[in-house]
Amino acid sequence: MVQQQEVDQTQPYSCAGCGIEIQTENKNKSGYAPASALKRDIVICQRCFRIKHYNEVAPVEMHDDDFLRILNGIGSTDSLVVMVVDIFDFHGSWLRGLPRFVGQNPILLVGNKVDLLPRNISQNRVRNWIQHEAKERGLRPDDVVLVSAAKGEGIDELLARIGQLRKGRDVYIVGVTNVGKSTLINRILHDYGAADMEITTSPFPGTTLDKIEIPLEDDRSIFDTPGIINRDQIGHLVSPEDLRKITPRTRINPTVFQLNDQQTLFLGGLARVDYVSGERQPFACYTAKDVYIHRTKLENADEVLAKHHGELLTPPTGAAAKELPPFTRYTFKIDTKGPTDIVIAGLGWIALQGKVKGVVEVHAPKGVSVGLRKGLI
Ligand SMILES: Nc1nc2c(ncn2[C@@H]2O[C@H](COP(=O)(O)OP(=O)(O)OP(=O)(O)O)[C@@H](O)[C@H]2O)c(=O)[nH]1
Ligand SMILES: [Mg+2]
Repeated sequence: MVQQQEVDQTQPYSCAGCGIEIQTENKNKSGYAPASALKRDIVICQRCFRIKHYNEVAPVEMHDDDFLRILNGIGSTDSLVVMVVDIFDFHGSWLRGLPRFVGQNPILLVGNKVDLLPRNISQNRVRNWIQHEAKERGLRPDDVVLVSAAKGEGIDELLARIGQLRKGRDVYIVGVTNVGKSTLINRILHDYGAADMEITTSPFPGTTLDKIEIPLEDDRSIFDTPGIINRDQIGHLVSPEDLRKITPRTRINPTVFQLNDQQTLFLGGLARVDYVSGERQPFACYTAKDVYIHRTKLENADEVLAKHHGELLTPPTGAAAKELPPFTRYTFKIDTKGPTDIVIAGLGWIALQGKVKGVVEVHAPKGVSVGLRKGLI
């Protein structure tokens, strides 16, 4: 499917890793590469070189307007739009306003990072759940596919659906930052052709900086695009060190707490869930395993937080604890008939099963989106 090609000769001075225009003048500006680098078959900028070889933090360069302009341009093309969401952070990684950008073009919705979900979960159920959540947000995709770009799951099915839906058109891969767009394209490149071309990926938001074109066999192309910055994404608030800790790397297995009313759970020092009133219930916490979950009595919670924030209650870790925005409180009157999740975007969710009637208050750093949703699992 992908055309074998070492470098796009029509744009020799775009970085093959992040798409930015290459310049050789100013080391401190984006796109810098030493002049000698231009002699190579595949040209990458210094920033991509450092991310690739030294695993450095990508200094986040925020270009909201430029990124939005790229998305806006898609409406006037004849193409298939593939929107990627991170299934672990569905709320934080939802690209708002997509229908506005894509015009008449078909949309394929891809739930990535499915490798993080518990093994016994039905993929059909997750797909239906994604359809439901998409509809709630005003998006009716032509289809939903689940993949793990990192592990290579679901890629054959994805390519088959892309093949059917694109009907000879270009393909744009879009989404907010850090959902795995570039990892997905690398996976396709690796499995289906130009394995020596590799787009830069990193655990931090804001890696891809401009459109990257990958030619297909039929003179059409797949385009990687820079992620739109969603301010709700917790990755924009916590330190890079803490982002590593709250991002799960392996399947998440819930830690279940039987809570009585007037008990509190701390998700590290990044969120606090108070079970104010209601019957004794299991609270199943789906978070990365480095998020330490601590149970205490609600009456002691303020004191525990003041005393142990950033230490026992970690992440955040040490000095980074002081830089977080102050907590905001959200009150939920819960009266559920079926499974319901309390979502703290980017940090994870707490699943409540069956009928629950009560009051829950969530405290999370200002800016992090918190809400209830239909249970995913
Ligand atoms: N667990 C898991 N992690 C993934 C998967 N795909 C991507 N990631 C990780 O998600 C992070 C972001 O990946 P990128 O491919 O750089 O994301 P992007 O959407 O291109 O990000 P921007 O260029 O910033 O918009 C990296 O740490 C990837 O390793 C996946 O299928 N599973
Ligand atoms: Mg990218």
